[in-house]
Amino acid sequence: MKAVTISPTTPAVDVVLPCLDEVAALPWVLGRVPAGWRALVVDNGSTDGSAEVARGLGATVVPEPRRGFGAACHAGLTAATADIVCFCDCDGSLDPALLVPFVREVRADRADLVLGRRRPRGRSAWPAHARAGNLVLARLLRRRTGLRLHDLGPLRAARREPLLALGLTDRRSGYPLEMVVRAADAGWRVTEQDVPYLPRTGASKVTGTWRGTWHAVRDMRQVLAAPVAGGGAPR
Ligand SMILES: Nc1nc2c(ncn2[C@@H]2O[C@H](COP(=O)(O)OP(=O)(O)OP(=O)(O)O)[C@@H](O)[C@H]2O)c(=O)[nH]1
Ligand SMILES: [Mg+2]
Repeated sequence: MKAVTISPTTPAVDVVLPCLDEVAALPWVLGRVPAGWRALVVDNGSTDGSAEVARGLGATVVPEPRRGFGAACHAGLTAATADIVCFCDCDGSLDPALLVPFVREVRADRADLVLGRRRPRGRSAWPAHARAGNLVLARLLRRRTGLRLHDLGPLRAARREPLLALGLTDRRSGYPLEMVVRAADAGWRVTEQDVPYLPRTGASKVTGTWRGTWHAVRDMRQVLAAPVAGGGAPR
């Protein structure tokens, strides 16, 4: 039998943590990353010292000067080297430890992409307008892809190489939607698991502001209007 050699520098799992001024949330978030996994904090131009704090807490910091949630997520995916890559917001609203069963599903080849369906804990976790918008979006997503999904949660896990092969182009708020749409078009098995959604730590940037919500809706509409793309075989 052929021996399998695993390089000691390649982590089992990379967790991409897009970060724009999240200094207050970083200690809890990084403390919840499972042992043996690598935290890739993508610093999206923070001015509050997030990069230094993340580095001090043992994370690998990936600088991405180009603003945008998608730009940050994609920089993390590009920097990752592990076979499996996870994504988690860096604002304390989602617990990275919950990714363990997600990774199990991908490893066991029961799913190609696992998404966290957010179940809000406390009223401030998910404002009513954002929840309503998400419901509409989920319905459009089901119609567009045929997948029985209820949320486009940012907590997710998939294999790195097929993810890169999806050729995602959105670099703003449409990135999470584009990932699911392209995965569906490529025939991936996309599943979801319930996860608690906690009130974020620090000031809201998107959901809590009209400007942020408007930009998110605009980016997502563009993704849904795009023609069906090829590529990105699940394995
Ligand atoms: N909004 C936004 N978030 C970014 C950006 N770059 C990185 N992030 C990080 O992406 C994650 C998700 O962004 P959030 O601001 O929490 O967006 P949200 O969860 O939709 O809305 P709020 O939590 O209400 O602000 C956070 O960890 C941010 O710090 C960016 O350019 N814009
Ligand atoms: Mg948030």
